[in-house]
Amino acid sequence: MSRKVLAFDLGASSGRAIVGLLEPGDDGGLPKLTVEEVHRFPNDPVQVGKHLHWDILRLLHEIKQGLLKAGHLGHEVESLGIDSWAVDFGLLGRSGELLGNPYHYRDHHTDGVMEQVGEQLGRERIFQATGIQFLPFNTMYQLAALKQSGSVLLEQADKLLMIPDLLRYFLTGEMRSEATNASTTQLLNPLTGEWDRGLLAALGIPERLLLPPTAPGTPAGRLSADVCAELGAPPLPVIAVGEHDTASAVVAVPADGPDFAYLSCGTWSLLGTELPQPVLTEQALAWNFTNEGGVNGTHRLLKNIMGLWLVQECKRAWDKAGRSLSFPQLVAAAEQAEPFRSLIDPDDESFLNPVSMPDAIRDYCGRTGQPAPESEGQMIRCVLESLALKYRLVLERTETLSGKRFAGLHMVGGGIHNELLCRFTAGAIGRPVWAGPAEGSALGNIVVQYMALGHIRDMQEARSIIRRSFPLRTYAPEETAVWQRVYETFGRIIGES
Ligand code: LFR
Repeated sequence: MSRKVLAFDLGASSGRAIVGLLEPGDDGGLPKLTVEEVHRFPNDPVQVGKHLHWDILRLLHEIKQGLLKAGHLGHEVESLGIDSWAVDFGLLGRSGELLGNPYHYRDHHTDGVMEQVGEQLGRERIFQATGIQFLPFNTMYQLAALKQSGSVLLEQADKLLMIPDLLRYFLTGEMRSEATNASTTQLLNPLTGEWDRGLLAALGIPERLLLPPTAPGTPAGRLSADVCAELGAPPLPVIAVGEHDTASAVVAVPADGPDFAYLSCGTWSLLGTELPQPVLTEQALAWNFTNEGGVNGTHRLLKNIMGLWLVQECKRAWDKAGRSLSFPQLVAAAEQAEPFRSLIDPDDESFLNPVSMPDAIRDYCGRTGQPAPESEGQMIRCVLESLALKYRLVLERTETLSGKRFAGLHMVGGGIHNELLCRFTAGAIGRPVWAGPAEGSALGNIVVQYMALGHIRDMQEARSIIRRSFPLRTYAPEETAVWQRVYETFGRIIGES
C-alpha cells in the first residue's frame, strides 16, 4: 500500500504543492519514494508605497488550491506540512487577527539597522547568544526597525508567527513556533533552544510575542472545521516539518555518512555542513557563518551566498527593457561567451536589492578595474563563474570551521537544472559535484512528515531512501589548473586573498 503526504514548499519566487508516495520496497527492502507535483504558483511580492510586502493571503489561497487539486487527483494524503523562506513574519493582535501584511526581507526599512544594533549590543554578544550570521534582514533587525519607527502594529501585536507558522495557523487555528525557522530570527539560543531574553529586552521587543519553539517533526493541529467545510476536506493532521526551507533541503541531501557538504541552490545558495554542535568561535564570527537549527537536534553550519538571485534579477531587468530571453537561452549565451572576462563578489551588498542588477554588476566591475560585461552572455557568464569561485571559498572555510574534509559537494534544489553552474562548480572546487534531487526542500518536508507518522525511522533511513529513489548526476572536475589560477585572481578582486 502506498502512503501519501502533501508538502507545500514556498520559495521567494514560486511555490509548489507536491504529493509524496512511499511504496514498500521489493523483498521487504527499503521503501521507494516518488513525488508528483499537483500545483505550482508564482509568489510575487507587492510594492505598496515605499514598502515591499508578501501577498500572504494569496499564498493561503494557493495552498487551498493545492489541497483541492490533490483531492481531485484522487490522492488521499495522511498529513500535510509547509516550509518556506526564513526570517519573515506576521504580527497578530489579541483577537488572533493578522495585523498588516508581512514585510519582504528585501524591503529597505531595515537599511542601516544591523550596523546600529551591532554597535549597541556588540556583534560578539549577539553571535555568542545566537550563532547566527549577520544578514541585514534577520527578524531581529526587522523588529528593531519597526520599534524605531514607532510602528503601531508592533505596539498592538500580541504574537509573532513566522511565515509557515502563520499559514499553518490560518489552516488549523493553532499557534505554534517551529524551531528551525525560529533559529533564523537571530533571537534564539542554539544551545538551550530558548529565546534569548537579554537580547529581547535590550531591543525592547516584548517577550509575549514569541511562543516556545516546537521541534520539527511534531504534529501541530489539524485542518480546522471551517477549512474542512470550505474545501470539502477531512480534518487532516498538519505536521510542523523543518519549516525553514533550507532545513528541509538539508534533510534531503542524499549523503551516506555524517561528513558531507551541501549546496542548496535556488534564489539563494546555502553552502555548509551538518553538525551535532554549533560552531561559535571567533573565526566563525569573522567569516560570518551561521549555525541554524536543523532536524533531529542537528545544527546547520553554513553561509548564505547571493545565488541565482543575480541571474533572476538580470533577467527581470532585460524583460522590462523588452529583451526577453528564457533562462536556458541565457545559460546558452553564457556558454558561448569568453571565459573569465570579469569577476564579482556575488555577496557584495550592492547586489542585495539594486534598482538594476546589470547596472550594479557593471558598476562593481568598473570599481575593481575590470571590463564591464555588456552582452547578456557576458553578464551571465560573469555571474556563474563568480558563484562557482565563491562556492570554493565557502567550502574550504566550512572545512576549516568544522574540522571535516569533503570528497565532493552535494548540490540540491532547482539550481541544479543549470548544468553550466554545476560544471563550473566542479571545476572551481576541483572535486566532484553530485547533483540531485532538484526538489530538495519539498522532499525534506515529505520525509519529515513520514518520520512524524512513523513510516520512516530516522534521518539516516530517510537519506538512504532518497538516495535509492532519485538518481544523482555526477560532474567530474574539469580544467582544474585554469580554475586554480583564476581562484587566486578572484581572491584579490574580492579582497579575500
Ligand atoms: C532560502 C532562504 C535562506 C534564507 C533566505 C531568506 O530560501 O530560506 O535560507 O537566508 O531564504 O529568508
